[in-house]
Amino acid sequence: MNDQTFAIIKPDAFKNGYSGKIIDRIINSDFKILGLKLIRMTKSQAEGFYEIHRDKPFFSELTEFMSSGKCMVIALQKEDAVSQWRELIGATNPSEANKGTIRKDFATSLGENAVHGADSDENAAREIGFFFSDIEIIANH
Ligand code: IDP
Ligand code: MG
Repeated sequence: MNDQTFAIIKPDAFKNGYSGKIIDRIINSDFKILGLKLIRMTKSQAEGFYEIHRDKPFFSELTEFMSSGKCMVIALQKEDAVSQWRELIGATNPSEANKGTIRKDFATSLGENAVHGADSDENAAREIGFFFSDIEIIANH
């Protein structure tokens, strides 16, 4: 499982018309897309997804934002996928993200930062399982 990760194109990037550009970067960086769909989360679904951040001061703002519009949820495969994807998206705060990263180029602010990336193999597996059933993930690729 350590070759898979989980990504979201967040509502700000989707609304701003950046989904196609972000998917281009995914493909051009040699990730394989194992599953992808367009969703709109309820507030309580967003709270479930971000359960690990429940005690953070930004939890309410984050879950409001993530349920404010459509998102694309994406299961990705590549060798060392979790860290490769985090490198491609850049730092949480776009003003601190490296040049050429997705957050540097497409994010709106610290909270509305264009994309999500799982932070460990365990969380990647949990997050893929949160949104996708087995049959929605390409098995032979
Ligand atoms: P990450 O997405 O880079 O892993 P986390 O610390 O896991 O960053 O935070 C999850 C998400 O919560 C961030 O991507 C961002 O959307 C939001 N967030 C993080 N810190 C803040 C904050 O200080 N204010 C508002 N939103 C925040
Ligand atoms: Mg995180």
